[in-house]
Amino acid sequence: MRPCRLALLVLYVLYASAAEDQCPNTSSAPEPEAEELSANPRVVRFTKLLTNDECDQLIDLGTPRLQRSEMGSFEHAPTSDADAPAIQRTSSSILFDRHTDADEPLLHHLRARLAHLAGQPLSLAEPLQLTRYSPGDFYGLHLDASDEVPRVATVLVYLSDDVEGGETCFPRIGTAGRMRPLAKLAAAGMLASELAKGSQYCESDRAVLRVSPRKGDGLLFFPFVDGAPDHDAVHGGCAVRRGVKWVAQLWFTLGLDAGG
Ligand SMILES: O=C(O)CCC(=O)C(=O)O
Repeated sequence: MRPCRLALLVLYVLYASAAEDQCPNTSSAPEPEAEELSANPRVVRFTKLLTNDECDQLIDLGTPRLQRSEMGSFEHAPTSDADAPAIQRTSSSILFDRHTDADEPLLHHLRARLAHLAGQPLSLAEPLQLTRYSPGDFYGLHLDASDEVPRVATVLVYLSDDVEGGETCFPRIGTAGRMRPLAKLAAAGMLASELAKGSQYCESDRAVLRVSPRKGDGLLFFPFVDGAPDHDAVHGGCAVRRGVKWVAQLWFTLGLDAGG
C-alpha cells in the first residue's frame, strides 16, 4: 500500500471510531426508513428524508445563484485523473458557500441532519450543493473520490417529483461477474473509455441498479473505502427525459477538519 493511502487509512480508522459521538441527531424529525439497496458497495436509500417544504425551500434558496455545474470538489479542480475530460456534466449547480451561507438556518439544519444519517462528523462535510437537471441534462459515470479527494461518504437527496429518466445509475451493481474490474481498467489506462459508456446503462433492459428520483428520498454510499477509491461505487445521473430533476448533494471528505 502506498504511504499516502496508509496515512489515509489510519486517519479514517481514527475518525470512524469517533464519528458516532460527533454526529448527534440535532433534529426533531423522525428517522427516515432505510433500505439497503446493495451490500457491496453499500448503497442505502432513505425514504422521506426531507419534507416537501424543505425540498422546496432549498430550491428557492439556490435558484437565483445557479451556474453551470463543475467537476471536482469545492477545494480541488476537476477531479481525479487524466480521465476527467471524458466525463460530462450538463446540469446547473450552486455550491452554498461555507462563509456567506453559514448563518442560513435551513442549510445548518440540513447539513447536521445528513451528517447524522451518514454517520459522519459534520467537520468532514463539504458545502452543500444543489443541482438542477433540465430535460436532456445528465451526469456521466464518475467516481466521487480520488486519492486527492478522499470522499468517504456521499448523500444525494432528490428534491423533485414528476421526472421521467434522471435515475441515479450504478453500473457495477447488479452485474457481478459480468464486467471486468474497473480498477484494472483504470490501471490499464482504459477508465475514460469505460466511463464514456455511461448512457448505455441507463437503458431499461439492463439489470443494473438505477434509482428513480422521488421527492424527499435520499441515497447514501461510500466512494472511498479502506484508504482507496472504490471503483465499484462508480455512478452517474441518467438523462432527464421529462420534467426537472433537482438534487442536493453532501460529500464527507477526509482531511477537511484538519484543513479548515
Ligand atoms: O444526479 C444524480 O443522480 C447523481 C449525481 C451525482 O452523481 C453527483 O452529484 O455526484
